[in-house]
Amino acid sequence: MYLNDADLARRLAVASEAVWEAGQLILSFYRRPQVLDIKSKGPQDLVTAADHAADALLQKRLAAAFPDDSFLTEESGGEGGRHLWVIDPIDGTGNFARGLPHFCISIAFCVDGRAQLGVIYAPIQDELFVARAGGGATCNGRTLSVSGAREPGRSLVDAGYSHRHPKSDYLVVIGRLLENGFGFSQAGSAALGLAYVADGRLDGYCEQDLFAWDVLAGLLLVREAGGWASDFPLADGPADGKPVLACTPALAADLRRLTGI
Ligand code: LIP
Repeated sequence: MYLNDADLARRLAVASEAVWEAGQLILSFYRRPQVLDIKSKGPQDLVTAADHAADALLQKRLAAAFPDDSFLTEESGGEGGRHLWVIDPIDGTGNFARGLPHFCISIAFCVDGRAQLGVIYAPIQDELFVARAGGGATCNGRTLSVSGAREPGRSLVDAGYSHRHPKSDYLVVIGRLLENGFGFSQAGSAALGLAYVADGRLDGYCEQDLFAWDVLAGLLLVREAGGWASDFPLADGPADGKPVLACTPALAADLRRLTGI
């Protein structure tokens, strides 16, 4: 089934409403350890009752509006599909579970494996980041643009770390960033870090091993805000981890060399 502009616009509107509703649900759990039911999926990899509740709500709302679409989510899995919602109900769960405000909901809508819509909502900050392929990117209606930074000595890179990848590789990248004058942070949410690159608050985001649900919305935001972003082909296996780099264009050559992405 071919999707026209009106089909995509309706999906963007429904997804934007759904992430706001899921954000209110998530906030009802925030800093309430007695209801969080925190579990560990691995080293530094947590999941809570809020992740599952938001996952179920988002799928319910989107499936009701678009019953023929497919789903791939961090907490429920799923297969591919021509019209595919790729969902991380809470990106930055480690922060959320500890009562730290740096987390978000991330949803991408893909057609034939390419992200056409990206929606990221940060409930604590009440910031809704939206991108449409070829249609630009906004935050609460304000147009986004990457920072335009050109000097490492005035640039900040959020360098995420996944315990699924060797620590030594991460330490090498951090050392190279620092040796070349970059500042770095490790804030704990790939999706929100990518949204901040799109908004010029950060100059780059890199991580060696991320999943489609962590990054597809954020990578589209960066591209639509004039940034450079590594490719993340869904066809290679939607649930396979891949390296990710996104940044303001003038820093791309340096950061690709230093990160190997
Ligand atoms: C997280 C990413 C973060 C990464 C963590 C984890 P989650 O996603 O946003 O960048 O370093 O290992 O993958 O698990 O909170 O959805």
